[in-house]
Amino acid sequence: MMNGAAINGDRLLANLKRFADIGATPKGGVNRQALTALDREARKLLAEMALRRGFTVFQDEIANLFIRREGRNPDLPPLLIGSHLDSQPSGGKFDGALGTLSAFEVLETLEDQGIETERAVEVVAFTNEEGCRFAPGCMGSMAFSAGEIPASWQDLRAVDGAPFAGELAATLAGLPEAAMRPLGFPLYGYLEVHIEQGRLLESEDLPIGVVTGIQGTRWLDVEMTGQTAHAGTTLLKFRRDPMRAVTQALADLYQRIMPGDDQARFTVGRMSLQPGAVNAIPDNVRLTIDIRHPDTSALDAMEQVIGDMFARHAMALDCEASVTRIFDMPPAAFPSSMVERLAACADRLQLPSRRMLSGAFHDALFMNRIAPSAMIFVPCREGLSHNELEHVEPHHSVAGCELLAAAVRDLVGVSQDMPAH
Ligand code: HGY
Ligand code: MN
Ligand code: MN
Repeated sequence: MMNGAAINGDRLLANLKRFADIGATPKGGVNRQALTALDREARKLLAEMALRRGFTVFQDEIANLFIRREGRNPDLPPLLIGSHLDSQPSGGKFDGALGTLSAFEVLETLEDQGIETERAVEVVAFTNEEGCRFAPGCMGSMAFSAGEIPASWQDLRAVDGAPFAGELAATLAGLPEAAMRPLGFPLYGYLEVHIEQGRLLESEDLPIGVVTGIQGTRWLDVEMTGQTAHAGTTLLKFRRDPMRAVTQALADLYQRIMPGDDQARFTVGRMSLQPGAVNAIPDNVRLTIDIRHPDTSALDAMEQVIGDMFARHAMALDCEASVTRIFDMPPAAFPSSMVERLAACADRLQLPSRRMLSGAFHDALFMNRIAPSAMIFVPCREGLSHNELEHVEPHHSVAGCELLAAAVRDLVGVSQDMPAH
């Protein structure tokens, strides 16, 4: 039995397996992208599990899914715990799911053990944390923390062409058992369990990371235009080849950005060429760039270097370049009071831990804008994530969930009525 003092580990691991089957991929990962039928299937399963336990289920207009267990005083702002259920196209079965299902396990354990909390505890599965089908990421937590859905999102289309508005409506309609509630409400705090998605904890053989903050992220949309022409008859001096300009700019940027600063991250994740004919010089190249850094001024400098580099190579080859920022998540620091309480809970559970910064962004970044938030990391094998081979040792999943349960009881626990005989 993988049961800790505070949770039913076997049940958590069984639930992780159930959700891993929704969108399972051949190499053992998941492809359960935001607002797809598979995302709706996972939401439905979680809602059914919640209703079976007597919890109440809600969703808001951006389809954030909430599961509420009442506390002693229903008027007090709830403690929110959770993460996301959507995945990358070739994602792992723990990114997001571990946090959401750990939160649900905590609710089930509170119910099993008849523990009364001073205020309600709610589980949340935020909409579109990943941002890969529809950009930007963290749509659900961003809209929740702002209390509104940006008007510009109504016209968004997915990478696969699907309209955001239509997919959102289908997702909302797919869960009639979830009562609708307004977007955003006062919170006592927010806690999230997540895999580290890096190698630090594994390298130090630690089961727990207490996250102090999240580095900044920006997404850039780059477009380079030139002139399409015949691949066989067009001499070099007559070419206006945007692919040549892009590859030369990228070669310089790969050489300069990450080798020049080991805290900087520079990633080209998606690229498309038009007209896309094997024997025609392209006239349009579009690519995405993801940059990260703990320091905002460093992000500013990186963005400047990138814009200048594409402009320079465009001019040299008689092309035009445009670089547009489509996502900006400034770095965030979690309140030290929450970080210290989490670390103290880990100590009480005799779980070795360390404080650390998150290289990945998370919904907690936006929740931290409206309520004291904190995150618990667990290691994943070789730090691999956004990869179907993502793996978490069962005892690490259990440890992360145990710490979440202990933190919930520390923050809002009141009494443990002995279960009726
Ligand atoms: O991209 C990120 O940092 C997050 O894992 N979606
Ligand atoms: Mn995630
Ligand atoms: Mn992710």
